[in-house]
Amino acid sequence: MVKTKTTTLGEFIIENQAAFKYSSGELSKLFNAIRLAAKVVNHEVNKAGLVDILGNAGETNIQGENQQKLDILANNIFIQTLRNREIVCGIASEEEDDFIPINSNNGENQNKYIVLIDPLDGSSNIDVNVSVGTIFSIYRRVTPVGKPVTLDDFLQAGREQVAAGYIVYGTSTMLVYTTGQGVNGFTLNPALGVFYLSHPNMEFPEDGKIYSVNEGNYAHFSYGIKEYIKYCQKEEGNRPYTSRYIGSLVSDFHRNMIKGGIYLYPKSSIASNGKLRLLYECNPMAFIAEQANGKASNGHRRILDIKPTELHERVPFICGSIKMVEKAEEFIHNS
Ligand code: P6P
Repeated sequence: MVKTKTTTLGEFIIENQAAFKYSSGELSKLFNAIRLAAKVVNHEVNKAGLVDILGNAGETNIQGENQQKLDILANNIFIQTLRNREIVCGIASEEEDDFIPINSNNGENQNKYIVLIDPLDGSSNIDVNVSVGTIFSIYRRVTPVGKPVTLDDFLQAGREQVAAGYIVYGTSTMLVYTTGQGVNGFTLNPALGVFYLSHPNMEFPEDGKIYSVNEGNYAHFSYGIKEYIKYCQKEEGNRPYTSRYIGSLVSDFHRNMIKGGIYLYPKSSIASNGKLRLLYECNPMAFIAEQANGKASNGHRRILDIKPTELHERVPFICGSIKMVEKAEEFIHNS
């Protein structure tokens, strides 16, 4: 078989920046910064078992969760890399209580983009050597260029995103992203420190046989979600489905996009809005899902149409193969 040309992430960004409808030069610089930060975090994640930086840092973040040292490290790496390159005007992170305005040296910041990140999602998996990920979401600011950003710049509906992506630190490290022209996946060659295009035009299969949900919460789910889970388990047609739940959204999402499947983090009697964060987990993953012909809803509404009211607000999240998401919504609507 003739070997196809290998394309690096850098080459891909340049080759496709003309198709990007906004100022492509700045976005290319922004992706280069994310690419660099991803390689540094990948290095730290891969050596975590060797260096005594595991375990809790003794602090808790706004989520009330113990911050693992790698959480803090990944957060600082992404924030410093983005700040040093002077390519964004603001950053929000799961690990930061408030957003961070980025003012350039002379106080004037002409940059147009803001970035929201979950620097290390699934961090409870670190100590047990299970995959974790970084999630990022990029918008154009809505307030006047040159002035400090305000909360309004961050509380935009997900449909306004100009780009979104994730890095999955798994058996191999991959960067998957969209700028609204489909979804492409790049695998890191750690020996060279180069990401190569390995998964062009990624798409969710229309249907699937894998469901991902924390069934430990079953007793607390709504009647509709309980009925949907029983539907997945019933011996009928192409069911029962296979249950796969890694405890890392990026990993479950990535597997479902390749094989077909659905991920659910629904509301429950112990979590009235579920657990996942709208701005830097659900919106970027929903943008990627829709660009890959999948679907993402809160059970009733398209995730990307939800107007945020708070930086760290939670939403119920159902995402994956379009036919599976629609079936789950059917059970919710009929309950
Ligand atoms: P639970 C990780 O903390 C995360 O945000 C997602 O990556 C993951 O899918 C989910 O929470 C796991 O939460 O409550 O099932 O342990």
